[in-house]
Amino acid sequence: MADDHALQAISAYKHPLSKLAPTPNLDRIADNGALFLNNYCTNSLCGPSRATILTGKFSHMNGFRMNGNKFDNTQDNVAKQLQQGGYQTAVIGKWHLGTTPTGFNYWDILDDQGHYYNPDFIHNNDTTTTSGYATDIITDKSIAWIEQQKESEKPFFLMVHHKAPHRNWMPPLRYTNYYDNIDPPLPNSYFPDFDTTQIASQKQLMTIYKDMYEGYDLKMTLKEGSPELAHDPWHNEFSRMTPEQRAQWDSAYQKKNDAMHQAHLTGKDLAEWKGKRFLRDYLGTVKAIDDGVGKILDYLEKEGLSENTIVIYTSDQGFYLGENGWFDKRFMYETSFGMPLLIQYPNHIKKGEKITALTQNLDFAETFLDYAETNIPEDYQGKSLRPLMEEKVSSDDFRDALYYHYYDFPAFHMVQKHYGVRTKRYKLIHFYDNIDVWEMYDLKEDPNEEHNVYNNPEYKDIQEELLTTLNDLQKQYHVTDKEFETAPQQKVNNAYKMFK
Ligand code: SGN
Ligand code: CA
Repeated sequence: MADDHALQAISAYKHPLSKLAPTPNLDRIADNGALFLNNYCTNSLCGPSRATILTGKFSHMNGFRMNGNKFDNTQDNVAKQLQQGGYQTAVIGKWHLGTTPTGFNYWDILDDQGHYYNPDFIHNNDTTTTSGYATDIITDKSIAWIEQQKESEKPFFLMVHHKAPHRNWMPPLRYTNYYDNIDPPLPNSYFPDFDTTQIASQKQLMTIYKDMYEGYDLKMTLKEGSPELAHDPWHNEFSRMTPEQRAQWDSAYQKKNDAMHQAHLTGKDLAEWKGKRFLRDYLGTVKAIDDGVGKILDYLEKEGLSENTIVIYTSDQGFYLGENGWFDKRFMYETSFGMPLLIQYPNHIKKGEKITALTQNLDFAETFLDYAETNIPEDYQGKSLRPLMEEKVSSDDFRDALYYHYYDFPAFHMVQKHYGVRTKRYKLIHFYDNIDVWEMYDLKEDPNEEHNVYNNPEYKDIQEELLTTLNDLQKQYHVTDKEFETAPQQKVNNAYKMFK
């Protein structure tokens, strides 16, 4: 699993951007198995998505609604179930759930969000700074753990959790200039023109050219000839580098930063330059993940393990790569609600299969248990994806509607609280708490969700149906009224307040 990996940046999904920056190793998984085209999350944020994957339950059932919560690690989770089913279990890399992992025979996790360079890992409650680049370290630790399993008779379950390509998008030194010669396309909506009813879109603070920090995020320098970074509020990423790493980094960026200063860009030109700088860095971090995945696939093949190992690639949520001018996630709109999902299991999943069913991270736990042929607890809320991949159920018949709920407001990026429903063709969202705004989209006519049709008389019947479906899903998933009470206002992230 990656952190914030947009499917637009995985070439198996055939987005124009990824044609310029292919991911051949991730594509190997899709070529050897299944590519999910309509996979979504339940709550588009790191901790909540991870908690849902572990527990097979929505945030309101597992109690982890927003980053900063403490995951109740005494509750059941899929790793505990697999252990009971005879598996050796491990998690390596990003965890971000505030309490230590339970149900894992081995864990070696990044401290909080983790760092790209020389990251700290927590293992058995000891914190160790490990030299190198996070993605490469996580890959190597993962292979080393699998290697140890050779001595065991038991099957294994390993969660490889990368930090990349999360903010602040620092590529490894080998890729700091790798994408300089591509011209990454910015989406048509890069300078958006929101519908007047799209209040939450107008109020967010996640616009690349307004809200990114020029130094920390965009690696821009103060002036020509100087390596000194422009606005870098925390100094916590670049200061972790050794002097040698920093020197190599600076020399890679100096020329391009100087060229930017010489061009005296302003307005839209500068905004576009920023978008392209962001995309090149983001893609550089993705390239390292692709290397790591390739290394693991090669290892499994070399050791004769690939036939009998299910390999799954996903991200904790989707991510904006300039759509609406944005970075980050959180919204129930397609780009951030969607998640990549690629699964290979040779001889069991047909090569090159494309699955169009509405699926969700909620389904992962049951899928793991179904394949492991162990007990699936009654209270898990998803559905195993195995019958879909074994062609025992068609994509059309799998599920009619998905439920979503995002709670983290006020907080970083100021995305309003909202919940909603998505059917095969329509979406209904209610933004609530300090506002009361409904949005509805016809995804067939308007895939980019630009025209809110809520209360449009032409859609009157559909609106009624969607409200009923929403109600039914809330009943089915045990959502109570308590879920929508205005929580005591959380503190707005201080770091954010300080620097805006
Ligand atoms: C950090 C980021 C935010 C991001 C959250 C949540 N800021 O706070 O941009 O939305 O994480 O991301 S940063 O400048 O500190 O990187 S999540 O993936 O962990 O949910
Ligand atoms: Ca994330």
